[in-house]
Amino acid sequence: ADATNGNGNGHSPYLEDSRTGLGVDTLKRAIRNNLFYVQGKFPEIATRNDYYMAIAYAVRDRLLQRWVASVKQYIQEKHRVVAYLSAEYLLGPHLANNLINLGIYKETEQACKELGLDLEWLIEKEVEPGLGNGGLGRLAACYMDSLATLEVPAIGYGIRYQFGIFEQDIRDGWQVEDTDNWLRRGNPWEIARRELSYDIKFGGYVQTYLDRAGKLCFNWIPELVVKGVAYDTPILGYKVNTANTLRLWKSEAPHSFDFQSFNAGDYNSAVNSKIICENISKVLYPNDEQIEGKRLRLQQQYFFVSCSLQDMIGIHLRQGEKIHDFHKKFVVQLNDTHPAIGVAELMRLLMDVHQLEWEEAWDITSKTFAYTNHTLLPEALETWDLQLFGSVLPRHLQLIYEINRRFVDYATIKLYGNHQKISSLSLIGEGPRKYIKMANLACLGSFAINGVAALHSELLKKTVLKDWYELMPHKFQNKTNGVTPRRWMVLANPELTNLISGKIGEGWIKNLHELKQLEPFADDPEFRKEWMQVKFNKKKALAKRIKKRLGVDVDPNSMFDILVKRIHEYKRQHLKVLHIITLYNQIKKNPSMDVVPRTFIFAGKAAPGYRKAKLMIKLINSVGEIVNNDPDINGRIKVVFYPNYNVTNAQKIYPAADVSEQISTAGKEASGTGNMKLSLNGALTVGTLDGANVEIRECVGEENFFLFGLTADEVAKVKSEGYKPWDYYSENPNLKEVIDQINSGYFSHLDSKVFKELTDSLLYDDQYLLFADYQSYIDTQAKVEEAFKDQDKWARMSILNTARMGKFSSDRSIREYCDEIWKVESVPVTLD
Ligand code: GL4
Repeated sequence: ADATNGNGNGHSPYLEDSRTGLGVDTLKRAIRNNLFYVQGKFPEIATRNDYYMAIAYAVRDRLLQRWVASVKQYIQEKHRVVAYLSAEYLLGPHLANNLINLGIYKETEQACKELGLDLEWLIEKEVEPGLGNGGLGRLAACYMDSLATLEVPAIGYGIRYQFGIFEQDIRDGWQVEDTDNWLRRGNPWEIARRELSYDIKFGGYVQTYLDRAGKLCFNWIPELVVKGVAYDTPILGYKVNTANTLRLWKSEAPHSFDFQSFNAGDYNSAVNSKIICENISKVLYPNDEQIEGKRLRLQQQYFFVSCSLQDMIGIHLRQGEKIHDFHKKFVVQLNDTHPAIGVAELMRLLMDVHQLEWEEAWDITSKTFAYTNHTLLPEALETWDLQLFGSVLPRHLQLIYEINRRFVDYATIKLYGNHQKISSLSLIGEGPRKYIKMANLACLGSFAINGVAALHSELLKKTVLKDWYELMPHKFQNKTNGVTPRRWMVLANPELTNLISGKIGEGWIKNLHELKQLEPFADDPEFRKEWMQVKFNKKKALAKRIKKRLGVDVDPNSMFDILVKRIHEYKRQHLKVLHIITLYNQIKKNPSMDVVPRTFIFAGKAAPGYRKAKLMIKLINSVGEIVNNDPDINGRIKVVFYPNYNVTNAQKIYPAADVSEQISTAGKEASGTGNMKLSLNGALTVGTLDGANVEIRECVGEENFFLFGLTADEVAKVKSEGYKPWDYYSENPNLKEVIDQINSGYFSHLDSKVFKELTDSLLYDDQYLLFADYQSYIDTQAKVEEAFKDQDKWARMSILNTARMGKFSSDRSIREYCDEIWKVESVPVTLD
């Protein structure tokens, strides 16, 4: 008999559930069967990947029942459905998440154990689908989780990139990129729907003709036709029967691709056209908040949007409904402007394919879309060169001209005489070259427009979308971002999850506001001890990974000070470096001084073409090399750059954080979501009043948050008064010393040129006001150090941070979208 199960029957401690197949014995049988029937292997020769696949398929089978039931019910009952359109989904690994949402993590662990396998070791085998750059793509993934958990009928639409975000390696301190071949071992989580495909046209020209009734008609004769094939991934909610669909489109050559060339013996040109078709969904553009005005990118956007809208119309009509009611069936959320071409495409489908008149087509279109803006950075505002646009989408160019003509007529009356405003609102920009403004198309074509944090939504109305706000104030809303507590707590930090649930039960996992009940335990010394013990264990685990990956020893007793996110000047990783060097200099001058030992951990990818961001990575590593090996420092401060920041690595880093660095220039970070994940895991934030930091501070209390720096208003004021970074440099001896040191080659083997581009841009421009915020940042860091010395007080603050994070669940965000924008309701799914 198995002595460990404690239920006395010598059998599995978990109830067999023959209906859902969730018991330990059925799981064991399923894993063994899959190893044999799916992988064609037996234990003696099975590899780690074989076992991973066997388990993945066993879990997938258990998802399928819920998935089929969800689809069935949605079809029969004709509910209103949310269609989330996003060019990016940064999902992270599926297996552990699905085990948690199915509620069978423990059972599967036990089943594995009885088969002589270590589940955690197999989970680590999964290659994550990195189909996104950063916050925007991860938000889409959190929202898919919450939609399913809240039992809301929803479809996520996107692109099945063959290569996701590049893998980052660090060589000699520099970032090097490698392709992300995430599909190389197959993908057990998707089902290819070969039968579900659409033809997508590109290029060519538009014929106009009069039909028999004398109506003007348009016939788009394309130069290229590409087939979009659906690949579906089930997205299961937490402990509910709802499993929604993430439908990603893969581009292929149509069946009859270039048959003529082929027959004519021109094999090369036949193969060429196949390659051109497949290129469209080949690779994710690795830029975050930076547009790349490439033809292929526009093709990607149109490709997935057209497939998705055709799919929605198909679903709608197959249910026996009328095209006229399309907007009652679907609400389409535009995740930034990347899918904004959907506005013109729905017009085309309604008019050219379904024969509606302009007025009705526009009425339906403008009741269908809602638009989320995710950034205020001007370099991220999407525009397309008009010529390029017209050569890819000639029919859409016509439609946009006509949409614009009607709009400008309206605006001319509304804004009588204000030509500047009218031209800023126009969908078409004038200049040496004309261009299409996608944000304007999104604003005009949507019934709701939202920002992603309170401050961001206010700034939108005052800056980039000011004219739109003044013309259409009723469209504007705020929806503060959130993160899913399932992945970011239950999965990433099971130890803290257990500690919390031991005190307040498990209700918080679905209703994060219940974390509030933890507050009284902040006064319980025993609880504080346990809390800090969990943190220490997570730090030890991360230290072990750092040692293994980088060969650097870090002390888990030191303060883990963490700055992880995409590398960007506005996020100011280099401000953190200025702090580290300042601290280093203090210790060098007074080696016996009493400092709190700290480990600075950085991680994040730089866009491959973003030179200064790559230089920032080199600077971090160069400073690390000196600091980590200086005997005067004697290990009291360490600098680590953890390579290849992705969802998998983030799950290991957040739980180990003592300090969360959220130090963007105020007014630049739309929201941030890493800030939420870190605070939820008990880290204290050092931050500016930017993005969602503002709301986090309101919730956790200003006494539990380390604030520094200028406000967004002050930033605008300083800039308008003619900011001179040189003055700060010359007047602050510590700052001067740090910059001079970098410039002298102190951190670069005496090569004084390496970082010149970076230091020059700070001294002579400093767009992001590092120098203006430097002293405030240094002073605040001294307060952090003082606070950390009192570990008991720190524990209190840490507990209160977690306890007060209820607002930042993506469940709350999605509830608000459902109630205030989408007008959709929950539909509990029943299993038959
Ligand atoms: C971003 C914002 O930069 C980030 O602050 C926000 O949290 C995220 C999700 O709303 O969207 N916008 C772009 S572009 N990339 C992002 O990560």
